[in-house]
Amino acid sequence: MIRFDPTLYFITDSTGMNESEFFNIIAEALRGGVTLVQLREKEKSTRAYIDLAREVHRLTEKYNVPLIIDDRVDVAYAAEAEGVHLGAEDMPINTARKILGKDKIIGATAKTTEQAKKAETEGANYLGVGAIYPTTTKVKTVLTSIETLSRICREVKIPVNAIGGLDADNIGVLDGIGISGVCVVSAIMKAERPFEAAYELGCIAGKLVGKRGIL
Ligand code: TZP
Ligand code: MG
Repeated sequence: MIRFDPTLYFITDSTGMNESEFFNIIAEALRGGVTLVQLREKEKSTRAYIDLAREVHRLTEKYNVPLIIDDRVDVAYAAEAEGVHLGAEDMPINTARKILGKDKIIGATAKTTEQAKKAETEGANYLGVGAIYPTTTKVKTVLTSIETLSRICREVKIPVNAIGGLDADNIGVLDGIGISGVCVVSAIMKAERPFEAAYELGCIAGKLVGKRGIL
């Protein structure tokens, strides 16, 4: 079974890219040491999303890194991905659990402590909390304070990842909060050298995680 490690969670964005550029960045990110990959597509047809997910899955499997599909339980199931990430407008977590079974990874977005606790109770395996900083990635989101992130880390037992506007220069501020990892899109996707970017982020993120409850 593939090991779940949320330390450096790379979320893709294929906007404005051809397929070969897109796959090249994912391969470089994997080579650079990302520990988890999420395929995040908002415009694709079901068929195109499944086809892409199957192809990306072949790549992530080579590196023994789990693949998470954003929003779509059907696509995760069809591509035999390791999991799905669900937001407030997606399928309820307990319904997704019934479909995918106990071994799949189900992640949830939480912006408040209440949402975080509810997702944990419903059976989520990890949380994505943010946006911590303003983001240039196309997303409907509001900012979540570091105080809220910190409170969520204290109040749930499942891993909590920070997301939103994070890069090698600013993730240091999350030290001591108790996060289990960082989620990044642009910091790798838009990097001039995705391999180096992933490697550097992995080194920094590795030092931030596993310090639950220090602050
Ligand atoms: N959810 C909250 S912020 C965000 C998502 C999907 C986008 C993060 O992208 P970036 O480029 O790492 O700021
Ligand atoms: Mg979603």
